[in-house]
Amino acid sequence: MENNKKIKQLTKSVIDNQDQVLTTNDGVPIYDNNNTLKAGDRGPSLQQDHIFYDKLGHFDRERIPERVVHARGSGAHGVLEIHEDISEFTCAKFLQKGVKTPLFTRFSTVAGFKGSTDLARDVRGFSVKFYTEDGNFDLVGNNIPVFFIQDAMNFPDLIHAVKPEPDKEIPQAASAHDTFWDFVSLMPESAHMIMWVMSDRAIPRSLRMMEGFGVHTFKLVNKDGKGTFVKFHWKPKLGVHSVAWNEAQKISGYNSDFHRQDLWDAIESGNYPQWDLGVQLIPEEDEFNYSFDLLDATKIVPEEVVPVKIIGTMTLNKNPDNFFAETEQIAFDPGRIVPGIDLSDDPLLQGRVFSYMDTQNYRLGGNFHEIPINRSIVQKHNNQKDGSSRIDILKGNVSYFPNSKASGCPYQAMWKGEEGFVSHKQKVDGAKVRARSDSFADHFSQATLFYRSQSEEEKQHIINALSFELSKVNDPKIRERQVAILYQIDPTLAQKVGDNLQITPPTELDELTLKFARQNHPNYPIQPKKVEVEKSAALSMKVGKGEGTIATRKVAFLVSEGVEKQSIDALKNALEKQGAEAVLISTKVGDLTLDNGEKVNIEHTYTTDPSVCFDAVYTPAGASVDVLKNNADYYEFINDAYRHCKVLAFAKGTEKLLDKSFVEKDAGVFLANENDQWVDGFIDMLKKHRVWELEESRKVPS
Ligand code: HDD
Repeated sequence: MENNKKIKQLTKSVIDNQDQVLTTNDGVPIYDNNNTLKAGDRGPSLQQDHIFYDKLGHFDRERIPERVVHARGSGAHGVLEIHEDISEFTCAKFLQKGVKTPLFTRFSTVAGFKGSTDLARDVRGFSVKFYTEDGNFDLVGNNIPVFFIQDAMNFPDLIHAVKPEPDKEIPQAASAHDTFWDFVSLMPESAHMIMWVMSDRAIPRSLRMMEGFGVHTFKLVNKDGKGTFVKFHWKPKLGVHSVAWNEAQKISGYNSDFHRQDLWDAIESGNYPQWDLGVQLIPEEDEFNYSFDLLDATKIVPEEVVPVKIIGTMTLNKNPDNFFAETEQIAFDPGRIVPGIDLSDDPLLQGRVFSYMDTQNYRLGGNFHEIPINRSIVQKHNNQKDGSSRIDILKGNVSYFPNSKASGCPYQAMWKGEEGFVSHKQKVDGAKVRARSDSFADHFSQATLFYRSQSEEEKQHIINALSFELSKVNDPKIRERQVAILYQIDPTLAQKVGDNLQITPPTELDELTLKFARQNHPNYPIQPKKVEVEKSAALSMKVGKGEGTIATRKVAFLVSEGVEKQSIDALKNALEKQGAEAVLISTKVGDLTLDNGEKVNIEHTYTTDPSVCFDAVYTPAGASVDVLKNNADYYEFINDAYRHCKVLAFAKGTEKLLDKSFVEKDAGVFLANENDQWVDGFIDMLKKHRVWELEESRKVPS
């Protein structure tokens, strides 16, 4: 494995307990770890029990404050390898062709607490800490390329609104409640982001099947100090795929660690998840050439306008050894940048540079950069020596600058003509104001662009999601105010959602919404500039990201005693050739006897791992059919798969099982007795992830 220096550094901190005697935290060997010290074996405990205090004292303080947002997360180690030359744009060492950089990536949901479900409808965090030769660079992004708000001042309010309501602490990990929709219906700048979070992007099939975005415009800076605006993209090699909302709800019940488990298992089994790193490069001279402001985090740069140039690949190839020490203690901060990269003036990004440092100090304590997972791979040298939990020992009596007693060391790079971080030279001019530029005032054009770029099925999912969320809102004024916003995005969308809520969409924004918008833009609404594109295929998961690989997909094989081995192998071998997995589901765990007498070990049952945990379903032939024909769990399995628009196959002789189910023989149902090519057909359909075209007839609860 390439990575590397960081892993070596971390392994120095890894403690292996194998063959070691149990000790206190001070290394004192413990003779008895079962009994407190007492006055007589039935007597009161003694205050002098230092062994007990060492153990319980540690336990009592084992929890640290969870992240105020993005508390729920999962991470892994990996490496970035650059394969394109972009030295013309940046001198960042880790972005040079051929360079491999160790990294740690953490994915997260935003609103839920640390123990909340993975399948909440929510934005997913996509944070990467690159341990570069020039120190750490953190790209703290999301799986959605825009954000709810434009200015960091509104961030605490947004989060207070989406988190559980403060009186009763309900609901957990859900935006479907009054305070969230109250807030966003008064903030029309959230309209574009709302389209994304109400789309299936907010319920990914796997963390390995999501895109990632740096969201803000950043700057690349080359060796001559020339800057270029840049947007960062992560493109998953497995394609971009999601589940349906009804699946998400059920997965949350059956396995609320679904995404965490999926990431862990993929890495353990050597199916290392990979993303291509892409950049959209915009010359500084073009800053004002677009219909939107590059500094506005509620806008994308459409890929049709500025193509994404792929420059490298990230591979996640090692699970953490310890969740708390690594995934929990990793401290991201968009202010951690390295030479060759700089921040833009995006007012959301600027606010983040304060917030992350502050939150890490609270959460982890001072000197959190000395925790192994946060350490850079290059040794740090400076004059800071005190502070809580200081680990490093700074030698000597000189801890100030300038000094002569230590020959001026550590010295500034400029003194020896060496390279160091130099901020991009940028002219700044303006009166000191609390204000927002009118170039941020177009709140709807890109929301419309997103909606129009979706396939009909994806549009329906957005309508369903909005209808679900707004139906959970109790205050009718809030529902109506949001439908008025939807009308500005697309009148048909507003009409369809309005129908579900029994609201006739208002054609104008609500007075209160206008009042807040006019605080930032007194002449609101302001005529928007003409958008560059009417539609963008890259925004649709069906149109833009569609058919691809079936690698790592899980197909449920529904079996029972007496199932035919040959019938299993007919599909299993073909799936495995393309990297997919056949998982046998039976009525009981443990040994299962096949028709040829062979025994196989069953790890999953109809009740422990239902259809929502799989990508497709197959019923092999054999005596097992006689058991399954009376098994209600079997029917629930195939009915659910069908309703969730998955592909199903039935071996010869099992087609009779369909009679008692809802499953209709449509293009997504392969019957081996009617179609010799069923294996190829099944695999081709699985490549599309879901049988999109049958959404309507199968009445998918999305
Ligand atoms: Fe944030 C965590 C992503 C705006 C303040 N944020 C956090 C994490 C991600 C993001 C992925 C989790 C990092 C991890 O895995 O540990 N945040 C974003 C994106 C934003 C954004 C993509 C907009 C483009 N965030 C944002 C603003 C502020 C914050 C405007 C405050 C001004 N975010 C925080 C925070 C968190 C955080 C309070 C909580 C825990 C942490 O930082 O480490 O500082």
